[in-house]
Amino acid sequence: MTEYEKWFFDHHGFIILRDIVPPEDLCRMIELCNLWHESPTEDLPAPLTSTSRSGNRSTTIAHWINHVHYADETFQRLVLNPHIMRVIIALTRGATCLVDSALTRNFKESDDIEFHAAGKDYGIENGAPHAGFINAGISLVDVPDGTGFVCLPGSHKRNFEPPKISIYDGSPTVVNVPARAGDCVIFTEALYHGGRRWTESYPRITVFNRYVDHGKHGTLPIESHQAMLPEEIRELEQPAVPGQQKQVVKRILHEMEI
Ligand SMILES: O=C(O)CCC(=O)C(=O)O
Repeated sequence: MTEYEKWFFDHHGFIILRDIVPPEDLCRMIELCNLWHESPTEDLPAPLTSTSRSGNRSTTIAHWINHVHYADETFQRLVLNPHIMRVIIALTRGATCLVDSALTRNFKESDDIEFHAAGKDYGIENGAPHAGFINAGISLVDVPDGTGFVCLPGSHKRNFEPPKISIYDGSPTVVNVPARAGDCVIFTEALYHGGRRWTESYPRITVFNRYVDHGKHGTLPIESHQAMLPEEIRELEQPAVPGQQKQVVKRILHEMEI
């Protein structure tokens, strides 16, 4: 990360990467999103599933499909996107484990997502920020001002727990992050964040790729379907060991001459 990016991330708890996905990949991912979101869970290509359709979740939740990177190479390219991985590798101090790739679709009727956060593992080491649980939200459509991702900037430091604050409060307490199709917001899950109600006639479509910096978390890797993944993503799903760089991490750093 550049000195500016380190400062920005430490100050805000998130960073925005602009225009990092080719338009043809955006089109294909939107096409698959609409196809899968309109399919019953049992018709999704294995091992795709939707944990938002199970249990006693609200019927108007912004639904997601999990494990999409198993089913199409556009999602695999997104997992290995060097612009995203450059920042994720830095924040995980070289020990990176992919723990989920989820494709979300929101409508005007979709529920708000109130402020929430996970973990208190944000810190600074050797002059650089690091985080234990990180989310990369890649927008596949334009997200105008006033809707979509919101956060309480600086709350990732967790020196104080925030009082009850509405996701509709304004600046300077609440920051809303508009985005263009192909932009990515990388944030630490330690940051209080949420989602405002969608306002547009087209659906909001976002891929959320999540990472941890030690061990693993959740249901990846899916052993029965490893053959569907390129070798580098198989390795990325293996538990992260602090201090050890995977071959995929070494390859990306080498190609970026870091
Ligand atoms: O809609 C958003 O951008 C917020 C997503 C969110 O809160 C999450 O992924 O935990």
